[in-house]
Amino acid sequence: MQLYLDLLRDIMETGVDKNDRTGVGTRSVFGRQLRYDLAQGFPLLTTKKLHFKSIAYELLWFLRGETNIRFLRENGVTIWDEWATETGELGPVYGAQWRFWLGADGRYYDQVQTLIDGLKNNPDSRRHVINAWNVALLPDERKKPWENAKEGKMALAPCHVLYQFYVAHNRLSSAVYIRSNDMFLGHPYNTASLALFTHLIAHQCDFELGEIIVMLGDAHIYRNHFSQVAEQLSRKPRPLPQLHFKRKPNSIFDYEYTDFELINYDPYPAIAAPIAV
Ligand code: DHF
Ligand code: TMP
Repeated sequence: MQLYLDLLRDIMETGVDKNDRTGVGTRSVFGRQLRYDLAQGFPLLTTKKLHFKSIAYELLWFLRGETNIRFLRENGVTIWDEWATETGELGPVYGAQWRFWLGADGRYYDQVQTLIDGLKNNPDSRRHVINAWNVALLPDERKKPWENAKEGKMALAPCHVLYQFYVAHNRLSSAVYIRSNDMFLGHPYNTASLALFTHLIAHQCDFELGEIIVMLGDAHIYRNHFSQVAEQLSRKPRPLPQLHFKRKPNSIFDYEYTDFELINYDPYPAIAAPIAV
């Protein structure tokens, strides 16, 4: 997690100040990579308390192929509220593309099922990819997220665009490309989400754990997060928690929140920050 703190410092010291879609303004760098060995612990930030429940339910929601915030709200998760329509719709965001990508042939493609089958049957393949960047459904950046959702477009263009998986010595590694990353709020969630996804797939396919690699395009800190970032940088990372499974469901789609648990998570207190919509 020191890697993350080092990157925050680098952005504060060397980043470029720019305007952005939300009107808040950011300081950013372009093109960075962070990696974590999952055998060393679960990469959940310790220098502020993260709501692991939000991270876990968001991933389960993607895996269900859902794009309405109802399931999240039923489970006390509010992280997607600001972008949805009054009826909770977000348009064809991650879940829709992961599970129900509509092809030009009129058929739906389940990228997650294909991924699992591919990892089991042909682990050496170099094509273990999930892609959310469905060009026909991207939003109009000049419109509000919920306006786009009402028109059947994605509320937000995918931030974590492309996932890839790799097996060597029976260990599963993964990488994600994040084209735009809110380094104070979104990034710690994105890292933990990739780690959890990798754990679930390894559990289902009987792989050991390898590394996760997080690749960033526009890595930015919003102007109204500068004091929170300074507070983060004053804290020393603690040992990472571990993830344990309590049950092995029959498929990647049947996990419930109670099937795994995080142990030895001992973070510093949470740091509140406004989110740019
Ligand atoms: N927009 C922006 N500007 N930044 C984001 O990180 C972002 N992330 C989205 C959707 N749109 C976004 C989806 N993921 C929070 C964290 C991740 C996330 C959305 C929101 C967030 O508000 N985190 C708070 C606590 C909220 C909670 O867990 O209940 C935090 O302090 O980490
Ligand atoms: P953009 O679409 O104009 O790039 O705005 C999206 C913002 O949300 C940007 O600050 C990145 C942030 N974000 C993350 O950092 N991680 C995420 O998982 C999501 C959905 C958004």
